[in-house]
Amino acid sequence: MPESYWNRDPESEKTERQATFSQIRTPPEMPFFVRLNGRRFQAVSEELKAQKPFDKKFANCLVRSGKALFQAGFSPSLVYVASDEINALFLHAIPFAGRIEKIDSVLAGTASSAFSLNVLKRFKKALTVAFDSRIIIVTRKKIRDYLSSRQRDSWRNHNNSYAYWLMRRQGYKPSEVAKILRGLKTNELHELLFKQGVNLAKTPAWQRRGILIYRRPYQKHRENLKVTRWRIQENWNLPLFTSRDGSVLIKQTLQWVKPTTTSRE
Ligand SMILES: Nc1nc2c(ncn2[C@@H]2O[C@H](COP(=O)(O)OP(=O)(O)O)[C@@H](O)[C@H]2O)c(=O)[nH]1
Ligand SMILES: [Mg+2]
Repeated sequence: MPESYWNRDPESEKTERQATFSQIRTPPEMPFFVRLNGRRFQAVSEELKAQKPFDKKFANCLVRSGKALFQAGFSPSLVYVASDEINALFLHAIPFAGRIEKIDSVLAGTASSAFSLNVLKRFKKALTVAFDSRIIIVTRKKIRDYLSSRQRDSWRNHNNSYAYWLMRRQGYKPSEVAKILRGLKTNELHELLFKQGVNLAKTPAWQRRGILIYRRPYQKHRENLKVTRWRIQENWNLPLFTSRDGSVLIKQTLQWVKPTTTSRE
């Protein structure tokens, strides 16, 4: 029975009005990123005995969580995954008419349950996990800058993680490693690892630059008709977003966006 037929309960209407923040919305017409970050994922990765510093199965669980946003009926223009972070860009189909509490809670919930299910499948462990969520408002022109800044963060994290685990394996304590790393400049860190046989420029691209997920159109022939369909693609071999190739890829991805303008409830 539709809710509109129900008896009205004044007490419940009052509490509804006390949901003070439920109507706070993102500014109209402004694009934004939803950034989801895995809560205590260092502990999660240890519990799963994930490979250090990077584990493809772990990264796959994050990619599946990013894809789950599309599969749950949202239409992000792209999703960028790096380390334990999922960045979903909303340009056109703004979820929940921009209501922030709804967006943050439902997207984090979707990513968390997808991550847990994929952990169960790939690591054979039943774990509850959580993502926190925040919204970052951008202009169209700043989309690339935002992605580049996340990618730079991913590169820094990549370098530090390789150095950290190398020194830990050599017997240093975590506090000692932290002290050494704080005192090193980037080129010194590269040098140190190079001497130990690790070339930071030659690790798999997804570890250095992250992974991009987007919908890409393709043509399908049905009887005498050509119809456009969209499939979700993963790109594990990204260029630098600051490069020309990176710029072309972002532009292209934004043009491939499936034309849906409805907001999902
Ligand atoms: N072993 C392993 N750990 C990972 C991987 N990806 C992310 N992590 C962990 O996730 C952490 C993410 O950083 P951050 O959000 O700052 O830490 P958190 O507060 O523990 O979630 C990293 O420091 C790693 O410990 C991976 O592929 N393998
Ligand atoms: Mg985290």
